[in-house]
Amino acid sequence: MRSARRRRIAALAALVSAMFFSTCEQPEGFSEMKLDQGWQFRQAGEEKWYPAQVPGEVHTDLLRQGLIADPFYRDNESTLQWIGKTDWEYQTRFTVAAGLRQRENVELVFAGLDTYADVFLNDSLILRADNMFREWRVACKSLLRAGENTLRVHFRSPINEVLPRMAQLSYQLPAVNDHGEKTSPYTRKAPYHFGWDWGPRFVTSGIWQPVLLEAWEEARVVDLQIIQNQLTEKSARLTAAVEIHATRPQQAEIRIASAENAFPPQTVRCELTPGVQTHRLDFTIANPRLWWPNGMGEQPLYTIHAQLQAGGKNVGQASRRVGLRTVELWQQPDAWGRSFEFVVNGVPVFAKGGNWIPADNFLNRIDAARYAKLLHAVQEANMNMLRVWGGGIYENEKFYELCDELGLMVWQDFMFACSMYPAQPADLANLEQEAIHQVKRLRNHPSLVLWCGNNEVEAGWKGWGWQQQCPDSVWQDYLKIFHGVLPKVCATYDPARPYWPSSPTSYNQEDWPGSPNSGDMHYWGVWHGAEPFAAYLQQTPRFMSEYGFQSFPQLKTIKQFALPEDYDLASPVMVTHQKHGRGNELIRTYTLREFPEPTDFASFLYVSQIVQAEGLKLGTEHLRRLRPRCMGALYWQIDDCWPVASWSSLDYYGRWKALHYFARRFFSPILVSPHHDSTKVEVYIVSDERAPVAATLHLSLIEFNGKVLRQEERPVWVRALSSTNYFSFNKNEWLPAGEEQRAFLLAELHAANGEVLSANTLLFKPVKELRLPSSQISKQVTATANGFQITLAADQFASHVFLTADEHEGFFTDNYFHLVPGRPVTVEFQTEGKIALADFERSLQVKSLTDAFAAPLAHLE
Ligand code: BMA
Repeated sequence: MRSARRRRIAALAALVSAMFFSTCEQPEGFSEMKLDQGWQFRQAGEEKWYPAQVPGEVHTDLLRQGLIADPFYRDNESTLQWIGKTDWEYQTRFTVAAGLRQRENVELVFAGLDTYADVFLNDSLILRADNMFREWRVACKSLLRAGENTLRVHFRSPINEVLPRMAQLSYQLPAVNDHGEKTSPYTRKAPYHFGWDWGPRFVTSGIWQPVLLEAWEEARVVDLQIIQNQLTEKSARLTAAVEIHATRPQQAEIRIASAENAFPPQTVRCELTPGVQTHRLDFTIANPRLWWPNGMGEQPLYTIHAQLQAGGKNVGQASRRVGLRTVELWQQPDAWGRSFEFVVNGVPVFAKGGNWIPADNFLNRIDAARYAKLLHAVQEANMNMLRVWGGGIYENEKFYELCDELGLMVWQDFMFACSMYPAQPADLANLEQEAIHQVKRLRNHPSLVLWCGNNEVEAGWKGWGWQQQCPDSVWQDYLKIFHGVLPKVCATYDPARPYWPSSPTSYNQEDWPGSPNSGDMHYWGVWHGAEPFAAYLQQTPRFMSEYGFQSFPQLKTIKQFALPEDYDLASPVMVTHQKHGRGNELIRTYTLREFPEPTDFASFLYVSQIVQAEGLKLGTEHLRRLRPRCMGALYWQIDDCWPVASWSSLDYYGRWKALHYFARRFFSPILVSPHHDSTKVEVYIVSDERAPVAATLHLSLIEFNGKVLRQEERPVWVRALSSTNYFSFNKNEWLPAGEEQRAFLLAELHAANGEVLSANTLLFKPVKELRLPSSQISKQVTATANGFQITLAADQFASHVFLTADEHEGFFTDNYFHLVPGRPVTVEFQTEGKIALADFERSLQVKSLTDAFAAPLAHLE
């Protein structure tokens, strides 16, 4: 009886909500016209116009018209530098109905102009833009004509623009990754466009975000913020803050509802006054479903809709999709200094993930499908956090929507990296507007957990010799921006979210940025400092927000920008696609420390990925074992902006490098992590689960030929949110002389139902000292609904087994794994294409590590 009543009430509420939503399709007084058609572009001063794409930018327009060669191909980069030093013009014509001029307000909205843009409407200058990260709104009614109108945008070269300003100074602001005239600190434009140590220099210009013509009457909704006041299991007490721009005094009504019918629609009356104002409505969601980071729970989302009614009409509206969760950044004094941990819904979260850079040099190419492919790969690798690094862009809406859906927490840097920045009043005013715009744009996303002022600016000032290069006023400018304007904007517009001035920095300003006692840390002793991978084990950060190692993308990716004659690390083409001065040398040095010399180019690429993956596995498992002392491991870097040798785990085409497969294992919610020193082996189990888990730990010491030397089995009660050593043994007890070269430890953790929660292998010596056999790998391939199933078996231990099918596009569900004799492994090749079984079998190649070297490693015997 009761439940029937409840159902009726729910049905009624759903009906009311549906009616509400059906009436708020489009406000009556509001109209919007997208100006994305009919655009043309030309080099300023030239006669001829060419078709252009908006949103877009000039390099891709030139490419589409066949006016330049592919910027990513071979070493074309160097021949295209003139584009960034050139002024460009864009124009379109659009027709408006006579009625539009009768509307009370007509505005042009530019969601993003890259960067120094003079905008002319019917030849009148209406806007001078100078910041890629701001939105520009211009009242334009008086200039609009009934019928055809012309909109023209003149882009001045971002490089030439600032050279005169720089010439007036007696010092140069450092900009370590700017590969040109070091103009980038003076321009509010994506820093990586000027070059980086993984990216080419393409200084773009263009209308990179949509252009709209908006018309509205007495009022419009400017913004909607959903503020979370209190969250308990029983209720979420929320406030909808509706920002309204009104042009005359008027009685109005604001109504809010949720698409999920999470609370009864509500209405409040208000008095509008001319100008911009914010009205607030409190509401409560009963029995809220909480949003959790990936791996810790679900990601339920609620769509909240606000509608503004005035004069009996619906004049404006806005929707926001939110997730209900609390986020805190705890920095509590403890035995090691001060913690640095994100706490979501009261539960400390070990942050697992990496640093995100823009996924292309040409931003209009990053469409929803590419974001989805990359971010799903991030989620599949058991990550729960991305740091949107400060040398790129504030990403597009779709990025954050996907992070909300996938449970990927976002550490959001403001766009300042590895440079000092000017802070004249005009600079500060400009970046303040940028910060306000971006904070308001992104603050409703549940995935966003932190605002961070910059990347490595404080570290650069204090540690990279910049103090000798610049007057002290440059540091005062730093303080104005990162301890002044930015935290103030955050406190005003998004007070519930933590602000962190720089990555890395320490709790106390006086401390060394990136000290292990507090705050976050970037550790680059491995790689930049050429220290051995084992140096990772000496690090005890509170939160590691950068560490990494380069590798090459696979041959299939290299073939997309290079010809066979370029397949040499010293060739101009390969040198162009390696942006770190010592990059190739460092990869080689690290490789040869632990591996023999790979036989050929393809083997070198493959081994470089193994070196990277094994190195980061060592470092990351260590960081996870350190829990709770260390509460985050974000490696450098997730993705690439072009095909290149870099620190990424996903290459430019979204192909998984060995590291990404490794990451899925080393970030698994429960990790079994055996590690050793010269005398003993310790087997840790790390759990990010919120509840304890009953499991069985299986340890097998196996010779490469398959002979099992020793086995142990232990029931374990894996404590929630912990890292514990569950088993230790002395090497000299388990490993008779010589066995360290001939055997490996297989550690597996089985759940009560037999499911393997985590499996891990420990090799006791560097690869070049191992007596790895050349094993025979048999393969059986069968067709499946969306690809093929491949079962592999090895007669002896086969390490880092690598599958490719270069002629076909697809994804191996596992790769770069070890094959243990007597334990076949089945993986899938998933593809959208139709491939005949025989064709697939022909192209399928299976290699293991010993195939990369001329002589079998067993030659050491
Ligand atoms: C880090 C980053 C980037 C850089 C990377 C590799 O410190 O912040 O500036 O690409 O190092 O050198």
